[in-house]
Amino acid sequence: MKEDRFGLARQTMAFVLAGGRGSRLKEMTDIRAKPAVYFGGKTRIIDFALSNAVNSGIRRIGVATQYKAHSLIRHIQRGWSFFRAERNESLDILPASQQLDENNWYKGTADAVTQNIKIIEGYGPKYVLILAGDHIYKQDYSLMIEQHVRSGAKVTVGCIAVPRDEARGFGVMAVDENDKILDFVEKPAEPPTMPGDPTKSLASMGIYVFEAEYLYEVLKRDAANPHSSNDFGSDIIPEIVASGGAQAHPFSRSCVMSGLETEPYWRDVGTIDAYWQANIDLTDFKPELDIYATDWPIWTYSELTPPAKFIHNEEGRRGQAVSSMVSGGCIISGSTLYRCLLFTGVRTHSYSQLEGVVALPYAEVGRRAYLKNVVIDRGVKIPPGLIVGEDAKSDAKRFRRSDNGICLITQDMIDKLEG
Ligand code: ADQ
Ligand code: ADP
Repeated sequence: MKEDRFGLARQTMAFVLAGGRGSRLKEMTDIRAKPAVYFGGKTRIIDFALSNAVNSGIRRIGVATQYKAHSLIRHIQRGWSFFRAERNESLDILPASQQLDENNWYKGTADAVTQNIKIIEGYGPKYVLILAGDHIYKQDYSLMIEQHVRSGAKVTVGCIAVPRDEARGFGVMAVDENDKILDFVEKPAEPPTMPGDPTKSLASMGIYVFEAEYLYEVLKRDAANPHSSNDFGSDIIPEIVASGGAQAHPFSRSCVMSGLETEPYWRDVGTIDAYWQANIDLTDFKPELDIYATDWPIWTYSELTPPAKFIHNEEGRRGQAVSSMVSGGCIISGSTLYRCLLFTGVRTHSYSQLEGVVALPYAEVGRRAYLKNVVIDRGVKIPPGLIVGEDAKSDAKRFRRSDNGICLITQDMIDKLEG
């Protein structure tokens, strides 16, 4: 097989870790895992990692699921079923507890791979790319695989510069001028900073390339170690770094080389604030993340819907949306929207006013409601006249209000108001 980037991608299996709950998203992940959370109007979070893999030329994918996996599994079955065995393509959904008798649940992220070694081995990939299913970004992974093969590293870790304050939640590394990782600490209380910039730390994106045989060997050794938490960030990566075999792949460089983004865009939309912001940012005149580019499509399952419709009511009140994104099946009737992102099938009724609203599929906003800076969960019926975003105290009592004043509204919260 060819050893160019395309050939290397074809010899790689992507293993997507999609089991985490994402508890900081609060009620949004009560019924679905974080990778299944809606993002960007038509897609879900996991579609970004899966689309990146496919757009990079990878044709074998495994998705490890665990927490509240129903919504995620249904989404993948509906939207990602175009892999064909006869073309050497496969997408396997790998729920925890299916593989080993005595272990019913994946422990750390490494254990999620260990329990599926037999399945991966069965496909005979030369390389394994470990991905997280919960970040928003566009990346050509074939550049990372190519660097891995060229450098001869034991593992190659994707990395990005982040503000030091945020680095406490990541693995943080130090590298030399040849991208060799000299040091790696998982979630340090005092993150080391980058040379020449005391405000930034170099964070692991939680994505790794391994030669398959070496990965199996490392995982089996780790599984036999009773002191290990069986986690890539806490156990596997620090050990390989200590042995001198780890390389860093800077996301900023692959952005430039692939021409996908001018500024590296990578978001962990793990909190209500970050989630709201990343969605609303898409309504910017020139957003940092371009989901309209046709050269790197973000694939998904999408319902067939009629076009969005904007209408005035019998009194001539116009339905209009400015600086907003409105998905198929939405009807904007006699209401005014500014900087809003509406998913499929949302209805807004006359005299309602929405600003900074992220409305998940089939949410409905009653007449004369006024909503500012909110996330409305799927299918929630906002009663007529409800006012949110004017009075912080009252909002916090009734809804899930974030530090930055974003309110998450679920149907349970609405039912309590009415009950
Ligand atoms: P964390 O952010 O703590 O650190 P982690 O909880 O390990 O991430 O989850 C990584 C991915 O695996 C997520 O996509 C999650 O959904 C999934 N996941 C978690 N547990 C799983 C399990 N048992 N089975 C299947 N999937 C599971 C990691 C690294 C850091 C790095 C950050 C980048 O440890 O070094 O900086 O990711 O976000
Ligand atoms: P209001 O916003 O004043 O409360 P409605 O939302 O009840 O009004 O409906 C306004 C208009 O939306 C309807 O008269 C109709 O033109 C259109 N509409 C409602 N449902 C549908 C539908 N399923 N398909 C097409 N148009 C619809």
